[in-house]
Amino acid sequence: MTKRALITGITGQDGSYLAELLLQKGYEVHGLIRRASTFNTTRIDHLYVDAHNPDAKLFLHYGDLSDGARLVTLLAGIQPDEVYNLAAQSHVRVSFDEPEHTADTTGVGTVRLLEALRMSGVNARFYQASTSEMFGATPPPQGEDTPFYPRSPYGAAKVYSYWITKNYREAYGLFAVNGILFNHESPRRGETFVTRKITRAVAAIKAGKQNELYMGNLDAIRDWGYAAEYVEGMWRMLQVDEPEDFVLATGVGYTVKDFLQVAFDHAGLNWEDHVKFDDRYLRPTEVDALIGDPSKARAKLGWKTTVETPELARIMVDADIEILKNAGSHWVDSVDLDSWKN
Ligand code: NDP
Ligand code: GDR
Repeated sequence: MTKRALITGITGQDGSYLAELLLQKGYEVHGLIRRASTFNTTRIDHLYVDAHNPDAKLFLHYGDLSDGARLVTLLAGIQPDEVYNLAAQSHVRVSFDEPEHTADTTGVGTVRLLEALRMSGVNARFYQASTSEMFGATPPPQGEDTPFYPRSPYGAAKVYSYWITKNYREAYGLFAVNGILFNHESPRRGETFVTRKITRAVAAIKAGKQNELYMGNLDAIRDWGYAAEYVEGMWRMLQVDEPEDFVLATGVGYTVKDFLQVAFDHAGLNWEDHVKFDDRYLRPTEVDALIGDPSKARAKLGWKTTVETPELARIMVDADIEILKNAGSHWVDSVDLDSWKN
């Protein structure tokens, strides 16, 4: 029997890698997409086969986590075996500008989806995209039993989603799990997250299209892994016998400054010649250090990372140099992005 999965957030970084993985595994994949005035499917266009084709395995449906009734009709129609809830307003800095919207999508959106599962009577396994941001101010190393202390509206909304997922597991016997994932990046990472902002800038500076890069706190420590490896961990969490929560991380921390150094060095540049400080990128409350303890995932899922942060930085620089070559006049410098995005 072909397994069927529904992915919310399929147009995002992780959604695109997860869709790829599940298609490779022979799944029929359904994705929730938001209607926008321009297409927002660039990360999954390479996977799409026209739905009239009998070989089509990827199906997209309009919907939104703010629309509970739509989630019920969608689940009832698709009847998935597995649901991956990856959709969220996922930018920490932006969550300070849009706290209510973030709560609605990143927090309440999860209970809408869980309720839709109950109301539609669909007995699917449920994955919730939880995050290391929930640990916030609690010092590293952080594991499954580390207390939460979120430091942003985003982190607070994700803590709600974590607990409501656990509650539905305990209250209704749903196979519902939290994957507590530390930062994971790739050439498909959104352009305003710090790693991609840096690697895009390196490509543009190398090509002589940009000279300065404005940044915020360079001392923050993060545990950056490669996104393509993390979606395998998500899938494994839904294949075990009992629903449990797992941390996915590399277990090693680097500062933003370290990342800058590796990325600029790789292109033969000196970061100190180009990086300038701009307080617009500071957060009202910062998360100083996140370094995960992935030992439970290694022991029970057989999951571990192979790409370490410096290699990841080099992969992303190479990819952005290539993307810039092919983009021509469509390339938007990070300086221009920065002036209105975070
Ligand atoms: P992205 O920001 O790249 O993708 C977010 C996705 O959510 C997009 O597909 C977006 O659609 C969709 N979305 C946003 N709002 C809504 C809404 N109201 N209704 C339906 N869909 C919506 O995130 P990532 O791929 O990086 O992350 C995936 C998930 O994992 C997120 O929940 C994130 O918070 C979480 N996470 C990410 C980590 C990371 O390091 N990447 C670490 C830990 C957790 P659109 O394309 O239309 O904007
Ligand atoms: P984060 O990722 O907040 O960890 O959330 P981000 O890349 O935005 O920031 C990482 C660290 O870099 C510092 N920083 C800057 N950040 C951005 N975006 N832009 C800058 O110019 C800049 N300068 C310094 C930040 O202050 C921060 O300390 C990501 C998201 O994917 C979440 O959805 C996810 O849950 C967590 O990772 C784990």
